[in-house]
Amino acid sequence: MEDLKFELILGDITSLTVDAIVNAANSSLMGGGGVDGAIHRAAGPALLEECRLIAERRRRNPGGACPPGDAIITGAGRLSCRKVIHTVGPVWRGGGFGEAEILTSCYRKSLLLAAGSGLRSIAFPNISTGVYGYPKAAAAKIAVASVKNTLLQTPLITRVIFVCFDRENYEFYRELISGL
Ligand code: AR6
Repeated sequence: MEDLKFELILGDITSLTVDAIVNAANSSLMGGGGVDGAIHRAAGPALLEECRLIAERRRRNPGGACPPGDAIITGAGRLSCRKVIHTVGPVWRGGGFGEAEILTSCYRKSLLLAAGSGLRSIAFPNISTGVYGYPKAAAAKIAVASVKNTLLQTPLITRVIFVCFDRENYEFYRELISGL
């Protein structure tokens, strides 16, 4: 934990050379818009094929191939990272439908999967704050708190990068991280 470095970037997560980047996917795992679309475009068809096989294996799963709050890991196709961790955030429905717990679980399960695969560096997008409509300030607080708590159990992970695509998110994270 002492060696831990939180980093903050304003930019495109697909350009990063890290062990794992996290995708804000949907329960079908079959791609979509936003960061999911950008990751699949940059990775190429091998990533979608791997997701398709996982979805096929889990087709009887209640809640879809990857239910909200869960995460799965794949290769990274043409991306310069080693692995992609696909997690599914909550759709914001006002806050009374377990959204905070689901979002907490996304960050936690992604880190546990990375650690279980022997990975040391991981980059997160601002899960659920795009199409899924989670309020950005609240989502940033949950992201930082969940990562901080989970890292106590994952000593192998020494580098966590929060990647913001818009300045508003970036400013929320900057304030939270400078207070750590
Ligand atoms: N690099 C980093 N962050 C990005 C990038 C990028 N290249 N592109 C967008 N973002 P969203 P969600 C930011 O909508 O809200 C998809 O269709 C974006 O500005 O990608 O979890 C899935 O298939 C925002 O801050 O994901 C699902 O159906 C953040 O990534 C649904 O969207 C998340 O926005 C998931 O919605």
